[in-house]
Amino acid sequence: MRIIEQRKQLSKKIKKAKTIFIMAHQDLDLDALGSSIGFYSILEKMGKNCYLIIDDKRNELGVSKILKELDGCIGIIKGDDVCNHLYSRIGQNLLLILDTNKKELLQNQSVLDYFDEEHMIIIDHHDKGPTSLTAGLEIIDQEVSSTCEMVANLMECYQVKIDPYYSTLVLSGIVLDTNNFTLKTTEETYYAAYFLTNQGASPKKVQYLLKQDIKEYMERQQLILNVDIKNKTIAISKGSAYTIYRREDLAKIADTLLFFNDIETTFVIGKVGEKTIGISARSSSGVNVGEVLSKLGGGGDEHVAAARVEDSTIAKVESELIKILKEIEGE
Ligand SMILES: [Mn+2]
Repeated sequence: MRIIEQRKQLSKKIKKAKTIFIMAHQDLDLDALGSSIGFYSILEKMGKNCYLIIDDKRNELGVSKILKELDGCIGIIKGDDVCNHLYSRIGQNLLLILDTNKKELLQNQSVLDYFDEEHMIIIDHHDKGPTSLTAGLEIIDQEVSSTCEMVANLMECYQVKIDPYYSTLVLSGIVLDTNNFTLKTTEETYYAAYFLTNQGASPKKVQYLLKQDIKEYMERQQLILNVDIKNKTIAISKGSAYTIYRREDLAKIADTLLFFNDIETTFVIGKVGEKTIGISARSSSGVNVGEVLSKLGGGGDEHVAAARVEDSTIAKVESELIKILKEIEGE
């Protein structure tokens, strides 16, 4: 459901609250951070006392650029510090969860102890799964490109004008999650981008935030070199057995592989821990990657999915995957 259709319930909850805590998923990316900061500034304009909860120890390049630039401008606290900032009337505290709905992916799960369902709101564009949280208000729209697109819609319907720098951060989340307007991009996505630029967002600054470290980029590209193509349409890439990748790196390569002619489904397998293998998958048609990876203990939807397999090797996971693909094909 579109976020603007739930704006009244949302306003009601926000109005009642005095102090609002915003928390997104671990390993912040530009969508998680951009939507958090966009929302933060909307709430600030409404005169709310806000905190952004960040527990990440390491940040990707774009996120660390923003956090440096923002230093001191917004209230960032650690999850363990929430207890020191709660409003005295406990029912007037509100927790906003952005860009995820899964408990294990939160920046800090212990924050949940301070809020009952009534005082929790989830705003997200990912599918729900077995570990999804339940909140008094859940605004989950899988049709939309990004959480930032939802925040842009809110800026428009609440008619709050936020600082152009913050609009830029919201735009950066859209650009990231759509991989430069190539994935999940609808006319509404373009409209949100238009709206944000009209509010002063700078596309040039977005490109700066998205600039990557060349060494990391080259390491990632190694993943593409080791690719097998099955049935002309399925690309399976594997990482080196000696390199531990970040989950986002596997995801980025899975996105990139979709750009090639005839490729409709992509799987990227790599180590994400000493004995943990990660798989990231994308599909533009045909194979339902969520279904495939659920058989490996992961999840997702038909277009985007991921899984983690403990105590395994790249080769083992690859042969499991090929077996599953054959089974599905045979059905
Ligand atoms: Mn997102």
